[in-house]
Amino acid sequence: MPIEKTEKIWMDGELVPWDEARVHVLSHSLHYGSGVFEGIRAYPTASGPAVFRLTDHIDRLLDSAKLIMMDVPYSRDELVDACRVMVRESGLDSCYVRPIAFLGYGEIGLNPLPCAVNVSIAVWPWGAYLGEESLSKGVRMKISSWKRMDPNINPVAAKGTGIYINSSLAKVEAVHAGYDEAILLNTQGFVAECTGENLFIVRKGVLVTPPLSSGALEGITRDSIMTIARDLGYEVREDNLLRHDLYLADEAFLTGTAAEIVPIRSVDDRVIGDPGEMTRKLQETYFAAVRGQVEQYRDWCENVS
Ligand code: PY5
Repeated sequence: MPIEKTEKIWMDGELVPWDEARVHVLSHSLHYGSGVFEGIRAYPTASGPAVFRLTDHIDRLLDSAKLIMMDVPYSRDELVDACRVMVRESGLDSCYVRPIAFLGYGEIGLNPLPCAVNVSIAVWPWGAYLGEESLSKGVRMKISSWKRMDPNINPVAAKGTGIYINSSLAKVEAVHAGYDEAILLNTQGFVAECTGENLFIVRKGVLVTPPLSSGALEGITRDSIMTIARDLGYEVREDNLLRHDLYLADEAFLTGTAAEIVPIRSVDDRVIGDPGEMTRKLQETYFAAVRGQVEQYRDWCENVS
């Protein structure tokens, strides 16, 4: 899906025309993957476009930077405000927001500490990441032969650009084999997550997701779904899962900002089937919540005006 251009991109405090938002080929992050980023969505609400859990995303961006010892030269409030400006300026009522902090031009040695830190924020309209039909029909998953990066190899709690080579390898393997998306196990053999999404299963009426110690990213959609599920009265557990738990699941789905809430139809050709009742209920409540239609989650929708 090609990126749909919008007018401007925020670059280090300036609004630059889309086509002029360039970086030097000797930027440190291009060579060594030393950047951190976020994926955020804005949705239409009764009081105009609102960015879903914007402050939580910016907090995670700053945490990612801390993990790789990058000093971001903007405060939390400045970054939150810059994202709000970008959504407002775009005139879009729903869009994807992609802030990235990266090491720019000036040093090319491996020590990142002397490098200049640049920040940009782009917004554009982005439909369903795994395809329009994914939300209603579900996706076919393959367990990858690539393991989720170990936390002592890379800080997996960071949304670090370089870490995503792991996700891309798994994604390409799955797509080449004719599947929609991959599931990564960790080096101990437990289920961690998908390439850009967390994973949930339902077994005997209980909602289960791998703990963060599995190496899964602390997804903001994951947290929203766990909160919604508990509020709806479902039992929610964080437990290690083995691959056979996926094969025997009554229901399964994945969660992420880009993908949203996507039912899983099968794992390694073991059929789970049409989206189940709990999946549909959680999906429906989530989509109402992001649009500001559920009173108790109204705070999650951060207005841009
Ligand atoms: N796990 C990984 C590895 C992710 O990259 C993401 C988000 C998630 C889980 C879900 O986190 P959250 O619910 O906070 O979004 N992935 C990005 C996204 O914007 C990039 C996807 C292309 O969804």
